[in-house]
Amino acid sequence: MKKIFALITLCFSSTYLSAEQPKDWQLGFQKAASKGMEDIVLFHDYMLLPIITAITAFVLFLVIYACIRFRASRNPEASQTSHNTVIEILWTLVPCLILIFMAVPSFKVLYSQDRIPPADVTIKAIGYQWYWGYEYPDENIIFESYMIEEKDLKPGQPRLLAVDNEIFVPVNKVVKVLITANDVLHAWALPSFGVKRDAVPGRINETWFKADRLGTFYGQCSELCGIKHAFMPITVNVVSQEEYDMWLKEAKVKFAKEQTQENLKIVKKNLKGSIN
Ligand SMILES: [Cu+2]
Repeated sequence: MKKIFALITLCFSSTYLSAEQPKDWQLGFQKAASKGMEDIVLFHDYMLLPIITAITAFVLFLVIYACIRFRASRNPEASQTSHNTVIEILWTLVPCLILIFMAVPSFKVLYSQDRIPPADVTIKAIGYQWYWGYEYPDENIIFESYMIEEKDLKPGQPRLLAVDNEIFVPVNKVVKVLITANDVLHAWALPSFGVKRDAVPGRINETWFKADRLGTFYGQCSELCGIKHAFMPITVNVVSQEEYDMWLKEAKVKFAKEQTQENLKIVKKNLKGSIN
């Protein structure tokens, strides 16, 4: 008995210990790392789930009750009742009231996601078939982020989630994410931050998050975008301000916008040469 209890505890605790990425046998959401996601989890756990459970149990009870109480053997002559004003008003009004009751906290969460506070860091995410491109417009940084193939994974890197060039953001700072795409629809989604926005070619969507703890957080493209949709993950490193500044320094050299564009020009030139 003790063993079973320990196993159950382990199952649940392991889900909540370091759930920055999906876990085997996971129940529920990944662990929140922002106020936005905490609000979503609270809304789900204490509002939606109890109401859904109660409604499901009530309907199941009604179905079973009706099957037994109104079975053919007990009612050889079927009742001819077809209207009951009181019950019809009730079964219209009660669901309406439940929906209104749920809408209040729901809109509160929605609006808090929609209102972007003054940003400390701005990142532009561009969806391509099939990888993400990133820009730090204020820092003159631009780079591409590809999934690491299974055979090239280093210890600790999760399969289908690790990328070569990761995003870095400082902890407890407002990060604004501008999201667009270059070819087809994609979606930039990071469960622990409660963030998911469509990446639409020719349009810029925006969202924001404020990560409240250090760590590496994984997300994925969440809009079916073609054959390699499952292979364009997102990795965000939340680091201290000092570490972020250090990364910025390196990245400004490694991913300098002019440098990258210059490299692209050389590649294009070589390509043209090889075609001719
Ligand atoms: Cu995609």
